[in-house]
Amino acid sequence: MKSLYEDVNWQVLKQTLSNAKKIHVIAHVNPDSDTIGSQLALYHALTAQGFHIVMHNIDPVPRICQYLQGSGLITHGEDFSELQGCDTIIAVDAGAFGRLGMASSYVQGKTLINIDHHASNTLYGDINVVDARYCATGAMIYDLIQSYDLPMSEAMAAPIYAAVLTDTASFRLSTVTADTHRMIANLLDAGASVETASHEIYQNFPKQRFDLLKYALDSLDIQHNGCSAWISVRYAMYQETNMSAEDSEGFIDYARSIAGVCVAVFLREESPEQWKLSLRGEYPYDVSAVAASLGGGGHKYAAGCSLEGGFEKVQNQVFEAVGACLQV
Ligand SMILES: [Mn+2]
Repeated sequence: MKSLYEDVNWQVLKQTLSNAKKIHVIAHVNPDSDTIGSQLALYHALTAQGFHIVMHNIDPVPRICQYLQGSGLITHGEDFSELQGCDTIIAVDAGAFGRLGMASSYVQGKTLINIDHHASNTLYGDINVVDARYCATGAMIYDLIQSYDLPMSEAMAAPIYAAVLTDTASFRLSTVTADTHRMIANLLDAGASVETASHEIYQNFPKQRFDLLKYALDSLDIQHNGCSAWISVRYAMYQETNMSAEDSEGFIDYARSIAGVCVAVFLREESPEQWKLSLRGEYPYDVSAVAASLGGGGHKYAAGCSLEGGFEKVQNQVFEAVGACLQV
């Protein structure tokens, strides 16, 4: 199999790993399929190489990733007893150290390896393999597996497929290339199932998600002469429908899919007056700059940040920042 980007230097990382005794692979908070898929593919690949790996995250594995082999081995929360004796940490798909949700004291005295595809990555690791050409961090793990010359097993292929499927919005983003599809062909040859992934990720939602979606669509608002579309979900709506952040994954795509809209905005109140902003942009509108101006980061056309305060205040703040971006 051919790797996606042959010029990526995996040597320093592999050299460091060869001395590791126990490795903690960690996904980012509020995990998505890319971070969990990368974590699991890495787990299966490195375990096959004889490494001692533990997987632990702050937040639980989302429902859509629970079909992946090994997901039951991922522990979460504030009990770190599994992590005793780890000398090496590999963070996957986390653009900044804060995205891991771990105290900085935890990494002290350990080697921190950062594997990520966010252009805004702050290079917080001792070793950083960061490359924004990749459509997903999962695709980076694919290349790491190639560089180890490991045969691709189904247990590695399925999580990489899930990571790429979701991070490319089902192969709809401009990050998708002919090589992406050649990689997908290899993943299917290795046993990744399109049918299982489609079912688990896109056809297995709880009914309450649609109660939440009704609220979200009800909030839809078009601004900036039709160039921006806004959707918000308040904390009380999550409570009423008994849904959480992962259940509103993808809501922003409704805003993005409206004709004439160049910037889509999703404001989600994760706890009272604590907001998560997601932004999607379209060429040439660089929403990572909008997110950066509000203290966040991400990709050029998909970015976000955290904000604090009442709805009006937060909305006005974002409105100004998006307006500045649309001046281009
Ligand atoms: Mn990603």
